[in-house]
Amino acid sequence: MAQKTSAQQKGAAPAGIDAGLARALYNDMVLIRRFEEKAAEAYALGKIGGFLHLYIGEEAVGVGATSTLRPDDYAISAYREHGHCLAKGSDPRRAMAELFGRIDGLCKGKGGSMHLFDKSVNFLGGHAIVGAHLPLATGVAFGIKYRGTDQVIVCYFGDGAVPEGEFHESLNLASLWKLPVVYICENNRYAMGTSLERALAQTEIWKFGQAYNMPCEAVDGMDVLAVRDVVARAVGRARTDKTPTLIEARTYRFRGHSMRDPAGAVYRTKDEVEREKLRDPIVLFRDRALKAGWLTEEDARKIEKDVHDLVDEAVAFAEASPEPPASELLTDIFKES
Ligand SMILES: Cc1ncc(C[n+]2csc(CCOP(=O)(O)OP(=O)(O)O)c2C)c(N)n1
Ligand SMILES: [Mg+2]
Repeated sequence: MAQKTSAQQKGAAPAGIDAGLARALYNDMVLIRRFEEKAAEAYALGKIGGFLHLYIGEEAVGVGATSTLRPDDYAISAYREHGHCLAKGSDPRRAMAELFGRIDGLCKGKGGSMHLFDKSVNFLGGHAIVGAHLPLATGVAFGIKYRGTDQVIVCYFGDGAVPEGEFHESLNLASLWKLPVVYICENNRYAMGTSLERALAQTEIWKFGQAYNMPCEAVDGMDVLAVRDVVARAVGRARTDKTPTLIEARTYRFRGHSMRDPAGAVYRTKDEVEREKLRDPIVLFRDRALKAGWLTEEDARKIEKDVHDLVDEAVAFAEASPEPPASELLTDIFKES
């Protein structure tokens, strides 16, 4: 039986934190980190093809945000989405098999790293065209309102999507039509090698929410509890009165843009990267949880060991899974509704 991550199910009470929630948040962040470290190794060995964009350093955003959601809420993301998908509850073995391009992958090995999709946990992808999924999220939110349910959708995107038209069109319509969507910009300060300052006339991204008349704020994206608080408020508004929100989570990717830019060393200084690594969200939360007594050293070690075992199992599962047969080439291309 696949072990599902559990912070999501622990959602609901943003104010209180107990040992169970701390364990779930820590577990999910460590799972994402370890999953990607192993994926990077597999990529270097030629076992994963195509592109691979690592979320390492940004785990607190996806985990903090997902911890406020119900399982029937939706999440959608760009191509740096392994973390969002795992946090939403996808089976790490099937996610790893997808990276390996194998038939037991979440998309039968036909999507790969940038196109994870898992209907069973309402994770709607995995989109490689910068900005293109913001209108999709807006449309899903419209669908929720149209059907009259109280679900919400959380939409993650990078700072690189902000200068795109889709960002502005989406925020405008979501505000005008009052749609239950939470836009979370993961501002890691670079879009490939282009720094924020070279791409945006307004670098305080949260302020764009003011222009579209919706609640908006910035949050420290390296602090999982701060993210959880801000997103919980936004999800509450979206659920109760369909108010959309724009959140700017300030974060940093510790690796390069993709495996083809392993360190991101051309456009950022070593000092900058080393300084940011001191704010590793996993280390910060571990320390805080130990000091607060939410976790013991033994609890933390046990989580780390269990996660390592689970990810090893995921890699073995992916390796053992066959490649999709040629007969799969023309399936899943178009589905009549
Ligand atoms: C419309 C479009 N233009 C250009 C690209 C090439 N491209 C891929 S990733 C990327 C940078 C996006 O950066 P950001 O949104 O900040 O996300 P991050 O990689 O930092 O998570 C670009 C320009 C693309 N995929 N789609
Ligand atoms: Mg970026």
